[in-house]
Amino acid sequence: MTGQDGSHLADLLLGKNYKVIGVARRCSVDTGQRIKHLVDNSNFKLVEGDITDVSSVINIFKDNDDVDEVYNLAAQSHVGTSFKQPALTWDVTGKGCLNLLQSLIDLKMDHIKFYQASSSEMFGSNYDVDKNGVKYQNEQTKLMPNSPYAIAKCAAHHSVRIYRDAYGLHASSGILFNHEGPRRGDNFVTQKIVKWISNFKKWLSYSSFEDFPLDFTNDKIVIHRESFPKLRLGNLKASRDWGYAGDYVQAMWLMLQQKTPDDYVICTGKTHTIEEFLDESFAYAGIKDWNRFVVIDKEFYRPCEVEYLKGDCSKAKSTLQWTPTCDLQGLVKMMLDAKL
Ligand code: F7E
Repeated sequence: MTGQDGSHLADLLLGKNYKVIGVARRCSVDTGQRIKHLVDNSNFKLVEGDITDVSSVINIFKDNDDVDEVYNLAAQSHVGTSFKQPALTWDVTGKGCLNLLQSLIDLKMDHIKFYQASSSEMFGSNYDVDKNGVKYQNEQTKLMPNSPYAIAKCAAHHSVRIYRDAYGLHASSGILFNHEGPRRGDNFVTQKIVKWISNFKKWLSYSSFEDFPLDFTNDKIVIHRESFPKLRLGNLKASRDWGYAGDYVQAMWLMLQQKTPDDYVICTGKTHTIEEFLDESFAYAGIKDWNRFVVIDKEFYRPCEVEYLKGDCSKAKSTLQWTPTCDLQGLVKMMLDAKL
């Protein structure tokens, strides 16, 4: 519940007069930044739980047996981290989904509609090619996961399909391509870039004459200019189909309003490299030639990379009547305006 999508989804559902029960793990530090505006809403309740623990899941369902819809957005969602913590990623992102599905069956709560957050990472390096030679991924594209995160997402995705077929569950998966916005976590590339630009701009303005610490120790006034670290990034050649998270939670909700459960690709249909994101964001901030500010650091390369993602969401457009509202320029503007 405390992640980017959970907070956007709660906003959407509360706006539709739903009663929302968010589940979050216990943590010794405050992870509730994105939902702090919701705590006084009488239709919102936050409960402690963890989908890796079946008894925790069962108790939450038993305590809230009037629930109509369940959205599983819980995950270890950082692809790079999944190479360093593969078993944890598997437990949360893969097995956690199975725990939810099986609990619904065991508790005979199979009338509940279920949404699973599947991911474009499941396609790995695979794509189809249209008649104009353009590469894309849609619901028919074969899954070829190439990270522990993607393997776990595939396991969850197939579990949803199997529980739908075997038990008649109204269970749908949204195959969401990258989705960003001001609430995006700091260690994903878009927010990392935007945050650096914003901090850099603040540092530059700090050097204005009045505010800057002046040293009067000798017969000269000395300005102690602190150094500012460059932006350290990994592979800039990868292409991503980036949309706005606020649009994508709308698609999640629409999937659960359909008579028949199904799987849908949710994306913008446009792809850009990380370099293009840098072009756009540095230009918007009025900083020329980002190359001067960026250091390529092997630390941020992944052992296996997904080089190209560009979705085709024709099915969501025609069946759900869903369309994305935000392109790359809109996203950069929204994220930088929020920071600056
Ligand atoms: O990386 C490259 C990196 O971490 C995007 C998650 O929400 O979307 C997200 O997964 C690209 C990759 O997102 C840095 O190698 C370069 O090619 O922002 P990201 P992601 O891995 O695409 C999918 C749909 C999900 O499901 C995931 O949960 O950017 N890149 N330099 C970098 N990435 C990061 N994080 N940091 C860098 O310094």
